[in-house]
Amino acid sequence: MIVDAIGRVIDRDYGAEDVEALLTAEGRDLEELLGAAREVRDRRFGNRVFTYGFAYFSTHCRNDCAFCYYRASNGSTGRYRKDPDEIVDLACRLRDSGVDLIDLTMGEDEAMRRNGFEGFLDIVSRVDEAVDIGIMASPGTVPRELMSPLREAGADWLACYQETYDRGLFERIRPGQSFDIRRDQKTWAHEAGLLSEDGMMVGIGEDPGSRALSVMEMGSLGCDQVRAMAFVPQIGTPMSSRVPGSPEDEIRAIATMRLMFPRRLIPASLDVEGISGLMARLEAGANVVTSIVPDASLSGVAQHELDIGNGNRSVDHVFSVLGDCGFEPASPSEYRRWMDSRRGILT
Ligand code: SAM
Ligand code: MD0
Ligand code: SF4
Repeated sequence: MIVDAIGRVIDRDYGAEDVEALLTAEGRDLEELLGAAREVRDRRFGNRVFTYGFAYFSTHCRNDCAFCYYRASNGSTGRYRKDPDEIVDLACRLRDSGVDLIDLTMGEDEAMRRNGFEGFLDIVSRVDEAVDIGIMASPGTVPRELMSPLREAGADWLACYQETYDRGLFERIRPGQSFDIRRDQKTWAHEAGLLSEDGMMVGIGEDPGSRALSVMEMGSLGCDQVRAMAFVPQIGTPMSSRVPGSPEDEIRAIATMRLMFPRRLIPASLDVEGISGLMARLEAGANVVTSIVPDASLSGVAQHELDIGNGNRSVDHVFSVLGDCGFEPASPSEYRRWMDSRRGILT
């Protein structure tokens, strides 16, 4: 019975089989799951939703992730690297329009990594000087020694998604990369006082058991924000003709994580189904909108263009859709209070 599994998860007295039952719920069971997840979200966060701007400022990358459009060996991408002034300008525009955080994201770009990540640290500190909203660093993997400098430069978060905690599958989708180093990013971030985000992808060849394992591992690492994103096939990659990940599986994962981790942040990403997929994710218990892209010269990750050129991923549009559905964008000061209290748990 799904209600029993839901009850055990809410009471923190559950096993992997309960998580798996939630991750595969169908029909009325799924309705029960979504309803319970919404209730938990509403109790903790009310109708307030945090909003994140996304700045994919360099799409150069040394890695060859099988799922990623910007993998090193895809020659047909039209890569770009924004200069620091443009990034600061974008951060100011995001601040002016009321978002809570800017997510500074790059591929593992050698130009940013050289000399102890000088280029990346410079961008983080320039953005920190210019705006007082939250800053997330999404640079891929970094050495342990870089976590404190990142925090000192002004980063609040380190995001690094494992995609899967199945080692065999990890090695296939992130060839040549270390599973352990990627997992440890989250612990190293915490040691330096950074909050951490982890994520899994659905539809990359995992089964529900492996999905349950991933969700439980993200939980035990203590990640402060946890996400699921459905795989979107990319032209020019070895997975280009694979079946896309199921948005319903992503939604089940969001709801399951909401029940397991009532206090943590869970994104509804615009990067899988665009603005039309926002409500379904919020109705599954998400409480952050990510991948708001205010500028047509920037790319998404899983969806490079979807809803970007037409303004549907702009701050104004996202805020008006939230309002239409009874949600309210939380202010940057509310968001800072959330981060401060969460960091209090770390120290
Ligand atoms: N290069 C850094 C890294 O890999 O950690 C930061 C980039 S981060 C924006 C890349 C994330 O976007 C991946 O970890 C993955 O979760 C998501 N992503 C990339 N390609 C995707 C795809 N084809 N479908 C769904 N999600 C994707
Ligand atoms: C998103 N496209 O939020 C972004 C990205 C990176 N930290 C986040 C996956 O969906
Ligand atoms: Fe590079 Fe990140 Fe894409 Fe992997 S997912 S190829 S590390 S940009």
